Amino acid sequence: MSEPKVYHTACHICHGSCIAEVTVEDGRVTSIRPDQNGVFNTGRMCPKGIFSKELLYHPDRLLHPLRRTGPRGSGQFEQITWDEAYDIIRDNLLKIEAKYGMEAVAIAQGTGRHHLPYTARFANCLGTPNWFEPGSAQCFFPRIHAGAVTFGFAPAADYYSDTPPELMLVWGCNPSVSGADGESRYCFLDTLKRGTRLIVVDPCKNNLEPYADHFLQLRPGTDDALALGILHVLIFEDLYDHEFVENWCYGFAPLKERVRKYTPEYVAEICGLPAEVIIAAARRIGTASTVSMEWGCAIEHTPNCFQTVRAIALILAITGSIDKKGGFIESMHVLDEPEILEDHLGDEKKKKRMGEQYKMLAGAHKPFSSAHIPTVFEAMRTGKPYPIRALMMCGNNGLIGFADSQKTLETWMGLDFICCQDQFLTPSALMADVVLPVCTWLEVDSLTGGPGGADHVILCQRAVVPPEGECKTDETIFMEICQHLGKDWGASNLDEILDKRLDRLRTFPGYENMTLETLRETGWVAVPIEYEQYKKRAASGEKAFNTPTGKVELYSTVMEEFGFDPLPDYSEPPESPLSTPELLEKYPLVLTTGTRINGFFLSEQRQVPSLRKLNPYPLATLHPDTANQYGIADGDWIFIETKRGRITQKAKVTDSMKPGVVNCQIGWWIPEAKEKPFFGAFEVNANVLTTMEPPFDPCMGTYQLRGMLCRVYPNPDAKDSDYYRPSKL
Ligand SMILES: Nc1nc2c(c(=O)[nH]1)N[C@H]1C(S)=C(S)[C@@H](COP(=O)(O)OP(=O)(O)OC[C@H]3O[C@@H](n4cnc5c(=O)[nH]c(N)nc54)[C@H](O)[C@@H]3O)O[C@H]1N2
Ligand SMILES: Nc1nc2c(c(=O)[nH]1)N[C@H]1C(S)=C(S)[C@@H](COP(=O)(O)OP(=O)(O)OC[C@H]3O[C@@H](n4cnc5c(=O)[nH]c(N)nc54)[C@H](O)[C@@H]3O)O[C@H]1N2
Ligand code: SF4
Ligand SMILES: [Mo]
Repeated sequence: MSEPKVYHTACHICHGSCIAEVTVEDGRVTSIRPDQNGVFNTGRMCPKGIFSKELLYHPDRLLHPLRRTGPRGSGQFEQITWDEAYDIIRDNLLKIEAKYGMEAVAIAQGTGRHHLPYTARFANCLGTPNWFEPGSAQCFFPRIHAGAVTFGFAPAADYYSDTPPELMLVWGCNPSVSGADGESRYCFLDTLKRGTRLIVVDPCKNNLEPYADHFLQLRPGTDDALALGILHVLIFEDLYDHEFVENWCYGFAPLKERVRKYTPEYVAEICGLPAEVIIAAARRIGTASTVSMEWGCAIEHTPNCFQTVRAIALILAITGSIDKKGGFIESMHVLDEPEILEDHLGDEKKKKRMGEQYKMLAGAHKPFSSAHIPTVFEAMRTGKPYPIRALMMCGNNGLIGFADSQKTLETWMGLDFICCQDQFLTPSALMADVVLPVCTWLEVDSLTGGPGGADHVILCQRAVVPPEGECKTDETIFMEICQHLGKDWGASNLDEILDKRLDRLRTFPGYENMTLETLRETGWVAVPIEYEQYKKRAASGEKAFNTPTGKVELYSTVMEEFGFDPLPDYSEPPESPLSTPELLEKYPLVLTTGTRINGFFLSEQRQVPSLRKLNPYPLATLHPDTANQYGIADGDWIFIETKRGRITQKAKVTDSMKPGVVNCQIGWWIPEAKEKPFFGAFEVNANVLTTMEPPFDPCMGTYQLRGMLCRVYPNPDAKDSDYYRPSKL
């Protein structure tokens, strides 16, 4: 028996990084507790982190490489060695490279995890421009790039000064649950305790209502119209910050002209909101001393996503909230990104990236561009514009997460080769020829910059136990596949890459000698935030903002150069009550999907007993009036149907929901239903209902995941036991 050892490490199941105190005895994790001194979480963690032992030691965890022995999707696999797995991968990829070029290999990665930059690096080293993640066009990146073209950086909420924001817009997100996109939820919860008031834009009244001065329950998919309406009131009631607009912004006059027609009355009709509420919310925004914002992926799930995000960003711009204490601040970028080795790919290959016309996603000019999923899938089906024959998935359960699951399934059926790196045999892994077992957060060394874009902290995640079974880290797998294929990975070990990422930290006073080892002991390090960085740049003769005009671009010259509309505008989602009224008779309700669940991360953890107990069933939320109209009571199993298909979920009837709207949870499959095809995914997964059809967002290529049309009706045959069979470990 060895002495128990306690490690301080960052949980990275979600995008946040709570510092945990992990006890290890005899090589096994025996307890996971929040670190009382954790930089942001200070003694708090969510159930996903707390119950991670059940994930780490789960009996269904993949522990060995597998080779498929039956038809795709059948679940028939045999155990093989790593060498055999690498040989199969090498033989298939080299065969495809010889026949079509390496660009015929697509690399799919899931939401931004520790391995995100390494996936891009892997694609570049392999020689394919066609890597992507389901979020690239649908999550976070639209906000990052809209920030870049408007401000020259991606702004984030400021919780860190002595001045908490007086007012925060919480727009299409719920940071108290999702800790949306890199933000530690605890910063948000703490600012509420310090008195920050909210304006929430969400079709469903949630737990934030007590903190909200105004709760704008709009029709899903109309956020662009609402933002333009708020801009209208701010400008035409003279509630904007003249000093900031005159000195630091470009293009106010054309913006004013653009928003002239978006009167509160006009917008109210579109959004399904009273005009007075829009006016009152805008006046509150225009008169607050400091305004900050948390914005979420709900605003990125329509084909007008880029303009929607821009319109919302401009509210913060003209209220002068940019980079001021308690406002919407510039990142400190204390942690360098790992190199993704784009030079390994070369310019010719870059130009071949699928969906290159969506410049804000895939443009050759972009440092971190990724391929357009619908274009890649089209190429898989048709061979046009050129064939894509293989799919390498890493941390991505695409059969669940991509739009239109049925079409995704059909598309993948025809591929020559599929490889999947995951912790569990997911519905997507069932499609793979080779499945590779990977580590959990307790078995991985990594660094995260945080929180959320303010990026003044480095959080250190460390392997506190050796990998279970024959699991490997994603980074190791990428490196070893490259070695097997004779491709240059550009580093001989991970520490070399991690250490290089500390170079920027070492430029801060007091951190000149920081080493990886020291950081591993301390768990995290924070540098002071500098506010109004643009003023310092201007004073030293540099561009104040890193945009072509050196100003905050209300009118975007970058977008103009690409041939996109330089000013934000409203456009109805392609399927909606206004765009497709002919569908209304059959599909009279508006569907939205998403709404993160505290106990699950996307499609994960349905097999973790303590977490599943908290949320046993997939839920569809609807208003009592809507439920009554269709003969539905709370707790009934119902069908939710769109013109693409139907799923079943359990009705959650609550007057918090906007009448006429149905909100389906995402990420569902039933891991314990091993007898069902794809673990029942096609019965319960919301993306059976969504579409990957054009039109796409012209800038980002985004497809529609929210605001489409549906109908609901009871499912009398479904039983609770069809969708949840409790298990103990
Ligand atoms: N309808 C609808 N669809 C959506 C959304 C929505 O709101 N509505 N949201 C979209 C968004 S924002 C996103 S980001 C995507 C997310 O889509 P994905 O990122 O594909 O999310 P998951 O389905 O959870 O798949 C992640 C997989 O990674 C595995 N995994 C976990 N950790 C690791 C690891 O360290 N390494 C490896 N190799 N595997 C790991 C998990 O077991 C899981 O199977 O879904 C999108 N899809
Ligand atoms: N616990 C947990 N945390 C997570 C995740 C998870 O699965 N679980 N997923 C992670 C990922 S990948 C992401 S992208 C983030 C996403 O997290 P968020 O950005 O917070 O997004 P959602 O939770 O999907 O939706 C937030 C709110 O948008 C509302 N909404 C729905 N449709 C619309 C609409 O059309 N307009 C507006 N304004 N609001 C709408 C919903 O009612 C919901 O309250 O969370 C991350 N964090
Ligand atoms: S909030 Fe995120 S980082 Fe914190 S414990 Fe939960 S899953 Fe882990
Ligand atoms: Mo996401």
